[in-house]
Amino acid sequence: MSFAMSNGYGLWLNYSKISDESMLKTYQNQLQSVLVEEGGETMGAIKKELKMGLGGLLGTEVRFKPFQASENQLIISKYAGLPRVFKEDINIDNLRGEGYMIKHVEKGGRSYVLVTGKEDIGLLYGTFHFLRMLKMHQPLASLNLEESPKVDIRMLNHWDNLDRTVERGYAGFSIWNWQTLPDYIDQRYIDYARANASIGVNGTALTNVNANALILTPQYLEKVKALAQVFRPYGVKVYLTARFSAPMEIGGLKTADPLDPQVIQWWKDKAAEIYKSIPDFGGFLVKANSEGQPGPQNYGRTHLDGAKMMADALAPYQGTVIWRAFVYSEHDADDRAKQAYSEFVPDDGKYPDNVLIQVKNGPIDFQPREPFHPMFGAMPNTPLMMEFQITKEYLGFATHLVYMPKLFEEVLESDTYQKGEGSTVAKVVDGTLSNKRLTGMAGVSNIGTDANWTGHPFGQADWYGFGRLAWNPSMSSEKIADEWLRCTFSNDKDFLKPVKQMLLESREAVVNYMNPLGLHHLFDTSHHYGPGPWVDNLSRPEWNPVYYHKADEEGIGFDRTKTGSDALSQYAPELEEKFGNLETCPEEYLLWFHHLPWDYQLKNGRTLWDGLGIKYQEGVDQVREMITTWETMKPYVDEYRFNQVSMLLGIQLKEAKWWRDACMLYFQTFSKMDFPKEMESPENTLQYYKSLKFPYAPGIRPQWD
Ligand code: BDP
Repeated sequence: MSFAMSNGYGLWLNYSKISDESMLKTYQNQLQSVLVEEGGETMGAIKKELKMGLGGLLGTEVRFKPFQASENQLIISKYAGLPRVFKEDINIDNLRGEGYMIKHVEKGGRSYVLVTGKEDIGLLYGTFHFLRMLKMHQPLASLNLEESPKVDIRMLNHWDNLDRTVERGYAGFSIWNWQTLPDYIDQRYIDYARANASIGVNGTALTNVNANALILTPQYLEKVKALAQVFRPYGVKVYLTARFSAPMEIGGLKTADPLDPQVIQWWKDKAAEIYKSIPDFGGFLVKANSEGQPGPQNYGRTHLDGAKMMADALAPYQGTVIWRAFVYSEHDADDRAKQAYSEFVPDDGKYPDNVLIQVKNGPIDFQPREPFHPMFGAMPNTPLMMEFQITKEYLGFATHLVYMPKLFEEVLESDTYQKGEGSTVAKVVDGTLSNKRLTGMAGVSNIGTDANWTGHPFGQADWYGFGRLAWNPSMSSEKIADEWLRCTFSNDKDFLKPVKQMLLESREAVVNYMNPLGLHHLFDTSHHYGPGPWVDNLSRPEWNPVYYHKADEEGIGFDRTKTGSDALSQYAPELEEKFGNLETCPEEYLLWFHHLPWDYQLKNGRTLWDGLGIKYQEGVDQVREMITTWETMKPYVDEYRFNQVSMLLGIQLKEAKWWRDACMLYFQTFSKMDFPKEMESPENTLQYYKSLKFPYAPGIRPQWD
């Protein structure tokens, strides 16, 4: 295999020829020719994809033809444009605009596969689905499926800076080359759009939430316009992060007060300017009054005031404001986990129609495991957008194999009990629980300039899985893993079974070796690479790991029950009861909600101290098992990626041990107990681990926690 084919650039869309001879013959026979309805640029994109996709998979040139009564054909057309003979076989009433139907129909002794829908974009999605089926060697004979997205806005959030560094990016630099835009259109932009369309992603916020106002100047908007043009045929709308103080920084105003008439006018004019050149501009993503970012509170106003002002500016153009709920203040002595809820929930139902509140999956910050964010159960009258982090800031960067859809699935399946049992986060996000007017899911991108886009070859699965779950938040992570593995590597069951298993277990492994039993935010300063549970000297209390684990001679954990911060009261009574009671609190959340003595007895009869050591060890052992599994996969994977993954797993093992040893040695200074017999002895001293410094770790924010 050539370097170009095996370096992973082709993602799950690599279209090498189907190797199973009989499958290939069946497909070739079915796809004698292809009819693609004439139309605009999206139809053009479909044709291009088919040329590449079908051509590659079948190993023959694609024959585009009008309707043939004497050939087996693939027909891609909106319902209105279907050859008349098929119309009675099809009913697309239930499809949403972006939805599609794929159906096999026999007519006059011939066999047809119809990909149809209401809009061009639905046909593009259907085309990608059809190509995926071929890649997965699925039979076409009795095909009859309908698909519509369950969520309206399915977007990536790039934390990309204008200097091309990526905050919390571990796969190279930003793929947006602002210097050469708008004139130079990198092929990557097109492939990025293709990849997103293939999984239904329909929006992208190009810039960091820690925003730079320059992106809103004419010089940059021209570049944004060029990207929007590339993405448009693929149904991907562009959004920008709006720095709240932009009217001052680039507008020359003296204030950014959202109630000031000049400020209001400035945003209105800015919106008009943007929509003039990008008529389908998606809207603004805003991080305000969070971690030093400016916002309405600088002027004594509220998040609601700020969101309203921007919403008014975008409303004439159907633009959306995505206002982030990731807020916590150094002036608020209350538990950080409680602060977003306290600021936003009282205003439930007051936000304008074109505002979505974007809420991180958990109440702290993208940790390996968190209970779901209580806001999801508490704002029935406000559209809440899910924010996941695809990039693995707190899960081992791009060097660890951790299958993120498993984490996403766990959150989406969580029950908020908002309207009784079964009120899952998925139903809140897709709007079915409270019939929301606008729905959305965002994923903080893990994409960069690395040859394979995501650094770790398996990081692609996280991008893929995010898109699939945004399309359908009830999809199982196992099915997603199956699809991705088949499309990316092989359909061989001797490969699929063990590697799928490895993916599905990898998330628990990282929880075990980093943050077991409900521990969280033990990460070292600024870069979040590796353990720093001892850090206690940062200016803001809630930036220090000691704030979260609260280890002392008595025990460890954050008491969030009534005797502590009472964060539990932000959940439904059923959950408050369940998590608050030590008998019923799942052990995976134990130290998230409770401060417990070192000799507290776990369900298996062991002490909490032993249990911690055993979990850390289990995480290390799970990585060893991943290595053993991978070693036997050589026959199914090209040499290049096989070696890449092998080396990365080696690093993962080293770092898993580092986490175990550093954390257990540090906690031992409080527990004063021997390590459990199941745990291997630490390889170095606590002093050594404390001495490690990483001033140039990727994605670093030097001024921060
Ligand atoms: C934190 C990251 C920081 C982000 C912040 C956010 O460390 O870089 O800016 O989240 O989401 O987890 O705004």
